[in-house]
Amino acid sequence: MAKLAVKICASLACADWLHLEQELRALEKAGVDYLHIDVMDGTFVPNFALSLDLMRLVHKATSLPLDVHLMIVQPERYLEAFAQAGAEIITVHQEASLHLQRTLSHIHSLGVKAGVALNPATPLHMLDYVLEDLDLLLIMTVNPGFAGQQLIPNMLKKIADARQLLTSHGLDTDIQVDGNVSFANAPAMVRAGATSLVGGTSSIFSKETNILEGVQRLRRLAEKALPAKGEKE
Ligand code: S6P
Ligand code: MG
Repeated sequence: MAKLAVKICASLACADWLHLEQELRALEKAGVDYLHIDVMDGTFVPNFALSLDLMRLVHKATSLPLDVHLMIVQPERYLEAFAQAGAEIITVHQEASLHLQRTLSHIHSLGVKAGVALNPATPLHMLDYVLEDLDLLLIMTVNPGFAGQQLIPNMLKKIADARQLLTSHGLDTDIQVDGNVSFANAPAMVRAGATSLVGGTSSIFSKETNILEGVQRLRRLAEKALPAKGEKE
């Protein structure tokens, strides 16, 4: 039976910024599928993270595709800018975008894939009428804003519910998980239905390992846990 593929996304906010170029080369060599760019505005989340300027530099320095996670209020204000800076996927938070369907159409009109992220407390049904507009559904497995947090256990059920919801609509949309995607947690996340893993301090950039080993280990664990297509959990 054919298997879905799992994508490995490296969270650039967790890289060693003093040696960013070497980190990029190591990520390329390790074969990550995406660089995950966390953008934080200090308002939607109580922290600041990567900027448009940094993203432009990174886009020039590597051909790895960029997956942009906007943790900012009114993300619709900056869609053109992030598309021009090289985004292949732009993910906005449902909680941050009042006219979400319009925002998703806008992202598509820029030739970019559109994702929606849900905070842990936000129910899946907020997306009932836009499921067909999504290229990616990001289930936050921690509250957004900081690396190095612990998985909220209930989120495993949310991933499984999200997969069931998509399947019931005849969709095989990628489910991305972000937050404590550790070597220990990744298999359960994939078994529940995740197909895109954001690796940060608890895997790819963990002190226990180097980038190459971290990516290879995460991929091996994910592929082993991947249910065959059509297989019932
Ligand atoms: C968190 C952000 C994430 C983190 C990543 C950190 O708000 O969206 O992308 O950078 O989750 O990973 P870890 O393994 O430290 O939890
Ligand atoms: Mg993120």
